[in-house]
Amino acid sequence: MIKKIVYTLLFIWPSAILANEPKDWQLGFQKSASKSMDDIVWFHDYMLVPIITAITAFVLFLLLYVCVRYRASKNQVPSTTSHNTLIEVIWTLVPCLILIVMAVPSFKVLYSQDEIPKADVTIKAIGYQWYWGYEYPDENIIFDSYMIDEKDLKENQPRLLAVDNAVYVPVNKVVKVMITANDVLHAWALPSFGVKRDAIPGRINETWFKADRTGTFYGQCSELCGIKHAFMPITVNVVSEDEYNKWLEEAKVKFAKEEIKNKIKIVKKIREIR
Ligand SMILES: [Cu+2]
Repeated sequence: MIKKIVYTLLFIWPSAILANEPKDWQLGFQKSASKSMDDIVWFHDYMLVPIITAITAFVLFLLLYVCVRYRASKNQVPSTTSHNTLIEVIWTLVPCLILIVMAVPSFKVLYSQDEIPKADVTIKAIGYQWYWGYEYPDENIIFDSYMIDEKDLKENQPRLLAVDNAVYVPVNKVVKVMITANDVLHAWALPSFGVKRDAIPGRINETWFKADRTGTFYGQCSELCGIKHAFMPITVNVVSEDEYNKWLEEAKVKFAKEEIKNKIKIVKKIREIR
């Protein structure tokens, strides 16, 4: 029965199947596509459901209890007690224990993201006002990635998220991302991979992800970087190893041609100025 309802919902709401981008009226995270994001979702649920819910309910209960039990009409002579050693020890120790219960798994998640395993693919992402530039240092591939204007969008390309030149990475491989910026602070963020790092001029930040399923994933610049901050999205295509190798071959030719074209343009401009 439940299965039927889920399938019906998926059928009448097809965008629910393609869960690699934000949805209208979405609550919660985008569907995870990496171990890092699984950990983050687990930690979020672990904090929210048992710990925060219990604390909130307990404090609410105490407030209501005090309001009712000690209201002026029922409690005309207030207590003058100002110290109770046992209670003071309890309300110091219990929050400490709660903090430890939260901190230990939080550090575990944090450090698992911080330690970069041996990378299979290395990408450099450079933030510019207002687009991303990418380099595959081992493959000699360099290209820029601009958002596609609304009027030029093709079918299935989401508004404000699709780009002209997407990043390609192989599935189930460790991808190291080196992140920097050329002008102001930006941030390279991809929710489904659980990745977000500041892009700082003159400095390289590193992070990594290992996508565990193929598909197109969308992210955005996540550091307010100027007037077109909202218009420098990130598109990552996770593909099979074969498709990735094919893309590498094509990209080497395509972006080399573009580079030559750009150089010719610059030479022409210089000649015009002269
Ligand atoms: Cu930016």
